[in-house]
Amino acid sequence: MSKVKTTNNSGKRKQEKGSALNGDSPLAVGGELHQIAGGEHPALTTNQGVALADNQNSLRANPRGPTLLEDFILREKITHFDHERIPERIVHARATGVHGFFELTASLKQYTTARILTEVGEKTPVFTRISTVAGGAGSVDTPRDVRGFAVKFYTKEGNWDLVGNNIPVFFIQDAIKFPDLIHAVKMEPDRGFPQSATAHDTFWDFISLTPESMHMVMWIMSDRTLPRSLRMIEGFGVHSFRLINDVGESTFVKFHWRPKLGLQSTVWDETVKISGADQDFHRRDMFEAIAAGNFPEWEFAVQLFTQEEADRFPFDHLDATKLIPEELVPLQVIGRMVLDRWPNNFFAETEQVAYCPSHVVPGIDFSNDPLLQGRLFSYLDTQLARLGSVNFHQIPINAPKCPFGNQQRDGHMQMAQPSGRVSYEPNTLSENSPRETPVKGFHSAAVTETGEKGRIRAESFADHYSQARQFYLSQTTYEQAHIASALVFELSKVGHGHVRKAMVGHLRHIEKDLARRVAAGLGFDKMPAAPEAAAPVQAMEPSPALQIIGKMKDTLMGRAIGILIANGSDGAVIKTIKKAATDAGASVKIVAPNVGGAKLADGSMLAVDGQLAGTPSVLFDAVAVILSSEGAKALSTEGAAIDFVRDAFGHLKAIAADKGGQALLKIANVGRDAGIVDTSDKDAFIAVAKTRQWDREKSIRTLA
Ligand code: HDD
Repeated sequence: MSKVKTTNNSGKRKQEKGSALNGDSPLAVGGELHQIAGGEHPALTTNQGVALADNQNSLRANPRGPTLLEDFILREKITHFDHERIPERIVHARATGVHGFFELTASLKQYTTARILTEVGEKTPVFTRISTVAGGAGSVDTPRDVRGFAVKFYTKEGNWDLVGNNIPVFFIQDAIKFPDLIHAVKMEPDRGFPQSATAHDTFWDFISLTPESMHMVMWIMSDRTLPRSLRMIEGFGVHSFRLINDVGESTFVKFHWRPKLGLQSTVWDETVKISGADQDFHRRDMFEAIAAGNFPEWEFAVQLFTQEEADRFPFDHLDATKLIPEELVPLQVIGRMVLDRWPNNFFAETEQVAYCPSHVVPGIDFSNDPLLQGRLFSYLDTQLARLGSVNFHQIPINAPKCPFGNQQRDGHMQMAQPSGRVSYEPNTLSENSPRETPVKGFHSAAVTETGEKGRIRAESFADHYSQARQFYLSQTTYEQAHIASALVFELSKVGHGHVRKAMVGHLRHIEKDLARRVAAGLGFDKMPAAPEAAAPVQAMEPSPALQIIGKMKDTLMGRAIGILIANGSDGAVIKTIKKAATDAGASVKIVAPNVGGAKLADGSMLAVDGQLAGTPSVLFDAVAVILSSEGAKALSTEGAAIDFVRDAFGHLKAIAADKGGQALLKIANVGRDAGIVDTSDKDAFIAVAKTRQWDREKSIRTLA
């Protein structure tokens, strides 16, 4: 039987261009690459370095016979493949990771010895991983969920991991409740769903029995959990930490990240549709921004306060369900973080990166927050289970970029080859082995602990409603309405009536009108009883810094504009709108019924970026509709075109339309308001495109 040619792999591959994205490299691990004589490619080898003559066919006893056990090439390849997956993170499995740098702009020398916080102008490499919490690694980017915000600083004094969220408070006060919280929020164990959603019985059952979670509930029901882009979220270290200076004095600190592009979220209906249109919406957005050189940036800010100041706060700062309002302790901006390089390899970096809140550097220490104290144990433990070895710190993404060494030895996957006979300290036999550094080394804060040992929750942790109320009252009327609608949506997915009632009972302590709206939305004819509050609800000044709308920036930087066209559209109008949007900092995509392009009025062909059905308006911040009258007619029976304009309107976006565009709007029954402008006034379009049309909302959605 003659041999059949099974592949042609002699074709040249183009190296990808792009400053921030890395080109292909054949092997990430060191070692010599075998060049095929006279060829351009390195030789394909086994893991033992044996060059392969044939990677298309396994070894058979005869051309149509059984495969032979002897085929070590097949066995090595399949075995490696079978072991490719490692256990995914129990939480925060789905994520986007990016390299970048941190630069200090103001020194905290007075408060800390940590170089990263004292050397102004010094750039420290970072790897930042932004995640959802509940969904698995393959889940969508856009459920209603908290976003993890974890930053690994590769400082000259060791790695510092600031493992925070995009919300400054947490559900629970004590780490011992974390497994219960996560079991309640994850898919229900008997049925295996829902994947990555809080809208189900077990979550709300647990929450309704956990009054300390009420403040966090207000945050997760707000649009904070529906970010427009990962580049437009805040980050918080959540807990109080300590800074320690050169004379051993300690100051409490809270850490904050503030996005340069401003805060921005989507509305719920938009989020739901984005999840279908692009499951990788946030990851793709970040990838495209980095590829285009639009590097996202965050300010790094601190809130500093002393023990005496903390003693005067009307809450306990060691309780992670409380935040310190900016109005009480102002934020001081001390640095910036820029993310500017996409990883070479998702698994090697984003998957294998291991963050631990216990990774701090000299000059930074922990507070007694019981949630933080539990986390100091949990993360190291999880990395051992997940990465399979005590040597996970040797994986390149986890290895410090400063010199490091000790007498720890051996273990699974040991990559280092320490020489010499000494593997202990102190010793007299080796001059070069690592020793203690009494002055520069890590010192814990000299804190005196007194009091009774026991499983006791401090009384200062008893107030569960005051800050929840403060958060709600600090919102704009639109944001309050979104919180109420979110609660109605979520609780409507809860089958057990007693859980729905219990939740509304809690809301009565937070704000009467909120409780009334949610009770009405759930169809209650009688207001459920409020549970007894463990502490009286205090009146706290509203804090506008807690809004999203108040923190949106009037800009098109980092935003996206979609232009819907069809055959016969006017090229000059398209060009004008595109230029105006790009000049204002937006990225622009042309959307048309056919991916092959559109034939414009002047007969020329225009390339398109997205086909209509696959590129709905939910993927943009504002849209333009530029059509000939024939084009409008052709699209009038296209559901995707009708949805394009209806959704843009319903999601409070600006719409620019020429005559044909207006015709489509009319067919789609889209009303007119200040957010709908003529394409002839490009400046008016850019002005309205920079924001959402909040006033429109009351005409399309029940907000009461
Ligand atoms: Fe956690 C991962 C943030 C409480 C136990 N957590 C994880 C990640 C983030 C946070 C951002 C993903 C890190 C990455 O990208 O790899 N977690 C928080 C915040 C909390 C918090 C802001 C409260 C303020 N976590 C918390 C508690 C416990 C854990 C109380 C356990 C007692 N968290 C874990 C974990 C994870 C984790 C199970 C899963 C994967 C990992 O650690 O590396 O150990």
